[in-house]
Amino acid sequence: MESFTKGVKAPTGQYNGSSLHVLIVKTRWNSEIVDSLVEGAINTLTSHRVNRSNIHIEDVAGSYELPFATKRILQGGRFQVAIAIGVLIKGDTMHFEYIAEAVSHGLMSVGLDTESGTS
Ligand code: RBF
Repeated sequence: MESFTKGVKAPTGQYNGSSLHVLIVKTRWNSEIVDSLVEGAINTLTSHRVNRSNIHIEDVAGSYELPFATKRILQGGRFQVAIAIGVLIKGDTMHFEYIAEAVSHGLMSVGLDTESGTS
């Protein structure tokens, strides 16, 4: 009988990213985890034929800064793809809730406001 495992499953398709210029914006907060995620992103991109030399990495202080930095860099028109990477850890304050909400909306706006083909 076929079994089904609930959870995240990576897509199995093969893509050709050889023409893409990719921007990764990452945080300095929680760098140990973030840097592993960046490494994973680079490995996945290169496994889909993105040239390592076409992957550009910029860093920001924390997740709060991701939407602004991503938007500003995309406005330069050099990249067709942007990946924002940050990790929020729940602590004793409300920062997790505030930052997660703001950053999710901020990054969605960056995507919706960014003209395809020009950035
Ligand atoms: N930034 C993160 O990327 N992840 C966090 O878990 C995180 N936690 C924070 C907790 C507190 C109490 C504060 C003040 C900031 C935190 N930040 C975190 C940094 C935040 O995203 C931003 O860089 C700073 O608030 C400066 O705008």
